[in-house]
Amino acid sequence: MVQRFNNPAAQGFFAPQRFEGEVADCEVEGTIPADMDGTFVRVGGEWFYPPKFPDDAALHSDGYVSAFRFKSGRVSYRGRFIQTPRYLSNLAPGRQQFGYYRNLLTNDEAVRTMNSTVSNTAPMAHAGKLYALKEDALPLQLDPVTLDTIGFDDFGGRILSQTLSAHPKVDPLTGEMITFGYEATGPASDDLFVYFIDRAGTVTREIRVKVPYVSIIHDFAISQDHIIFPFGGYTTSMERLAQGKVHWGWDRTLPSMVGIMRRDGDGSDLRWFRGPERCMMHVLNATSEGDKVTLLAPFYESNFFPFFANVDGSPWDPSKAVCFFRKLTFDLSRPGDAWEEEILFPMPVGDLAKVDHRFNSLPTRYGFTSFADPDRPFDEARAGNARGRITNSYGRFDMHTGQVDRFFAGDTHALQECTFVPRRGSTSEGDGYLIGTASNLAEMRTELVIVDAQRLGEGELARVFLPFRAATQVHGYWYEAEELAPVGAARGGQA
Ligand code: V55
Ligand code: FE
Repeated sequence: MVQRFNNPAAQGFFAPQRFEGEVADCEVEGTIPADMDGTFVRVGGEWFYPPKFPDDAALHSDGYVSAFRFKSGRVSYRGRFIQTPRYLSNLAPGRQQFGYYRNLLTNDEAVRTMNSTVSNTAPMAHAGKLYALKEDALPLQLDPVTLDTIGFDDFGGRILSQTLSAHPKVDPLTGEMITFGYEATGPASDDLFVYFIDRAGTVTREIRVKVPYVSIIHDFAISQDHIIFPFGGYTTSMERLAQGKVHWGWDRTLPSMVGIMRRDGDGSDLRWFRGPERCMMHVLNATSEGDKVTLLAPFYESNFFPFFANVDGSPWDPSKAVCFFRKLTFDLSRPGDAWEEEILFPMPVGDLAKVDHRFNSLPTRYGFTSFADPDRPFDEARAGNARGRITNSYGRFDMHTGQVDRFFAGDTHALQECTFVPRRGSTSEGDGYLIGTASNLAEMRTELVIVDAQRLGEGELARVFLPFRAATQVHGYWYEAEELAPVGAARGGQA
């Protein structure tokens, strides 16, 4: 018996369905571009069993993977729970044995030492293999066709960190992946391990450094010369975990931090810059010009997550959970630990922003992200009282001209993160499609929109309809058909 789910944090459209399914040939309106040949993989979460503690972090829901497969103008869908050790071990008792987000001490005795990851954050495809990622554990390999879970991958024993980020970066010029694990030697440890993985999937280098205080390092950036680690505000300690709390608390007295080190160094040149209170989660891109490093990122003013409480006991302040595209510049030729910061667009944006990844680490002009456009209508009678909270639009933010090209998804729709799909054969930045799922709050089902990334204002090229609510994603990426090899196929040295 499953306890009736009754958690205010996941209701209505977002109430768990505990449903896995497949649609062989989805309903489509409009025309799917014929050159889209690949898979849109989404990773997110849904509570299979309700949380042990009703105020647990939403980021602790069970991992769920879904794939929209595009071929010859047609689209299929498959969605599965990720078979983590937590998911599997909960099935026998039929309830949630795992406690607060990233606090093993609050698990039931029977599972206290078990790997408790939910693998619910992002997909990664590298060297032909598909993974689900969460920053508290190693990558969990999935079968790219069936989406079955295969197992954790430590890359032949060469990843010695206990954790690996959900936001690895690939250098588009070499195909090399750079990634890192924080809390690398155990919960609340100040170890940060950086890894270089070549295009064939071999770990070629490890760098070990320390952080000035233990915090979420959720994302990072690479330029051609540097590796850049932004974080701040959230913190933890063994004392905090022993108190039985959720992993992170927000301490507004802590500085925001940006660590910068050379890609070709050994970590000894790592330099920490300090700034004002910020919640720095996701980045857009970074570039280096000699000693000048530029980081483009949508950062929040303060604590974004209500379930990671302020350590001073003050209530969460929604007016500060607001995010702007920012440009941070660092001059490595000068002493001191300050950066310069500029807000690039006056309007608040969603922080799940994307660049054309063919230009990752290189100068870029466009940032794509979803946002709430207050000038667009919302049909409260049909979609419920959600106005003001609805991410109803995608934008292409032009960093050269300041212009924003906008796509509006509909007056009963809430958009999730957008994903950039390059047009096959194209080489100019931003030439491709912007795709992503929209929650149709009136009809209680999920739709996938496909827009020309250079003509957002002209509306969608196509819309794919699912007959149910698909589990919501955290992050999704597009993988060309040739990037995902069937399990068992020969691989290595991909062209
Ligand atoms: C984030 C997401 C996570 C997490 C930590 O968006 C940070 C940031 C979905 O899981 O565990
Ligand atoms: Fe993320």
